[in-house]
Amino acid sequence: MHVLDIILDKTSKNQKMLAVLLDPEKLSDSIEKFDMVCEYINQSAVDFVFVGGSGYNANINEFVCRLRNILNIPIVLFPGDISQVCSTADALLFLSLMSGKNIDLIIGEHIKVAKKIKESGIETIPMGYILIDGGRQSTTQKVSKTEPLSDADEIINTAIASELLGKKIVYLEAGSGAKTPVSSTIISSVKSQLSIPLIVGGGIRTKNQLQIAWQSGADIVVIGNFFEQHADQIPSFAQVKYKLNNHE
Ligand code: 1GP
Repeated sequence: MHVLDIILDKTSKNQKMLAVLLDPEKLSDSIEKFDMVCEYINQSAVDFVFVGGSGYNANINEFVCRLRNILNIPIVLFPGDISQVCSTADALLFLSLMSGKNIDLIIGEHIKVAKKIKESGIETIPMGYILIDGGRQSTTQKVSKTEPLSDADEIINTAIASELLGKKIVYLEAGSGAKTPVSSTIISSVKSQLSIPLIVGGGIRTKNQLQIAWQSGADIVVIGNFFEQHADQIPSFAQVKYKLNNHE
């Protein structure tokens, strides 16, 4: 089953999903840490592993293959740049940074890698990526040289425009390690205007924040930083989803 079909199916049933974001750069140099994180993911009701980082990565294929040998859930590329595109993952989030005025990240880098993607046959999911003010300057902000959005109407309208332009998913991003995650008000207002799935991430480090994001309307919540430091927490965070999905 295609990754987008899984997401659409679960979204239609209001089944919440959890994605763990793994940055190859931070995991590649310690086999013990890599194995431990994978072990915790395998023990938990995690739906997807997203793979991505903020910089050049020549060994993305190798990293995805190592994950594939251990994990039995879909591995989805969430590339920080075109060096992080490879054919061994299950799907690629092909993102356009809709919140910023950097043309290369709206339609530019995509052209450079389009043929490679097409020929690889990887499932490609067009995604509107919206950077939101998370209380501190994020790597995405620095690397993309764009400003995050903070005005609610602008965020909502950017999400609607993303859907109208044919994106299959919208991602509200507060930035990795954000001080404040995307607010419940923004999540619910955006969700109420969309008929496509909504991903939310950035700065989530408590079960309460995770639950609020889901209850406000996020279909998938992405956690990276916190699980990098506290992989042992993955099972108990995933348990929050289990309770929500089963109306406990
Ligand atoms: C970053 O939204 C993701 O792109 C996850 O953010 O690392 O802060 O969990 P964190």
